[in-house]
Amino acid sequence: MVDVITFGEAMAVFVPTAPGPLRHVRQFEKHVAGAEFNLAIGASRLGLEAGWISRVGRDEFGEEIVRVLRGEGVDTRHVLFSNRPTGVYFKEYSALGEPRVSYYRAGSAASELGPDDIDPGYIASAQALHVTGITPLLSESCRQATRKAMDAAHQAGVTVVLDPNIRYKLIAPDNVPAVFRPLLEDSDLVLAGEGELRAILQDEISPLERLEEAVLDLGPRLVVVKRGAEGAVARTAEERVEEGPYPVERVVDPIGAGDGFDAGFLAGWLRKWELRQCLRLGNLVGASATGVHGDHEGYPSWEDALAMLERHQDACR
Ligand code: KDG
Repeated sequence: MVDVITFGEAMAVFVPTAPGPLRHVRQFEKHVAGAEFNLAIGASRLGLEAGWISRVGRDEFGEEIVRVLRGEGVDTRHVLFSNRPTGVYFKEYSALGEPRVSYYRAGSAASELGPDDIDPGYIASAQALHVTGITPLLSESCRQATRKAMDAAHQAGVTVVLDPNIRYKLIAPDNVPAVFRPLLEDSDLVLAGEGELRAILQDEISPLERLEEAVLDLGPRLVVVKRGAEGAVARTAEERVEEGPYPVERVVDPIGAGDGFDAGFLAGWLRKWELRQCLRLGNLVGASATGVHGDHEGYPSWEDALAMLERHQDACR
C-alpha cells in the first residue's frame, strides 16, 4: 500500500551563488526539484510510502532526478524515460524581494506525460493522490493525465489532495478561475495560499473565514490555508483551527516551503492526527525548507521532525 502518490514535472534547477540579474551571475549550484517531486521526498522522509509518476529525459538530469528519488526511498516504478530533454529552471535572487524563476521546460519530457502513463490500479493502491495545478498547465496530454488520475482516485475512494500551486509564468491571471475552479470542485482536501484561493474564487474582499466557507461549498471537506509567516488555518464544516508559524531565524529561499508544508500536513493527517498537530507539522516542515537554497534539501527526517515539534511545543507552553 502506498500512502501518497503524486505526479508532475521535476527539473534541473540552477541556483545562483550570488544575488542579482542572471545576466551578471557567473556561478550556479545545480539541484533537482519540482513541486510534486519535493512533496514525494518530504513525505518519504516523514515515513510515508510515496510514489511519483512522471517522464524524465534520457539525459544526465533525468538520471539524477531518478537517483535522488530512489535514494530518498520514493517509489519510481511509474517513471518513464523519454527522448525529450528534462526541463530546466533558474532561480534569480534579488536583495529586494522574493526569488524569481525562469523556466526552460516547453516541450520537455514531462510535458509529454499523458493519460496512458496513469495506471488506475496504481492510483487505487494509495490512500491519497496529491495533485498540483502546475501539471495540467504543461500540455494538453498533461491536462488529460491529471483528469484521469483524479477520476481514478475518486472511483477507488482515494482522497484527492489539491495544491493549486498557481504559476503565473504558465497561466494568465484571467484564465485562473476557469482552470482551477473545476480542480477545486473535484478535490477532497485543498492546501492553498490565501492569494491563490482569492484568485480562483475571484474574491478579493471577503474575510478569510468566508473564503474558507466558499471553498467548502464547492465540495472539498477540508481546506487548509497556508499563510507563510502567519502560520496556517484548517477548516472543515465542523471546526476551524488556526496555528501560528514555526519560528524561522533567516529565510535563505522560500521556494519549496509550500511543498514541505503539504508533506508535513499529510504526514500527520494520514496518521489521523488532530488538525492542530497536522498544521504544526506542516508549518515546521515548510519552515525547514527556507534555510537552504535547494527546494527540498532542508526537509527533516521523521525523527528530527518529532523532536523539533516537541521542542516547539515546550517553548510555546
Ligand atoms: O514548489 C516548488 C516549485 O515551484 C519548483 O520546484 C519549480 O515545480 C516547479 C514549478 O513548476 O514551478
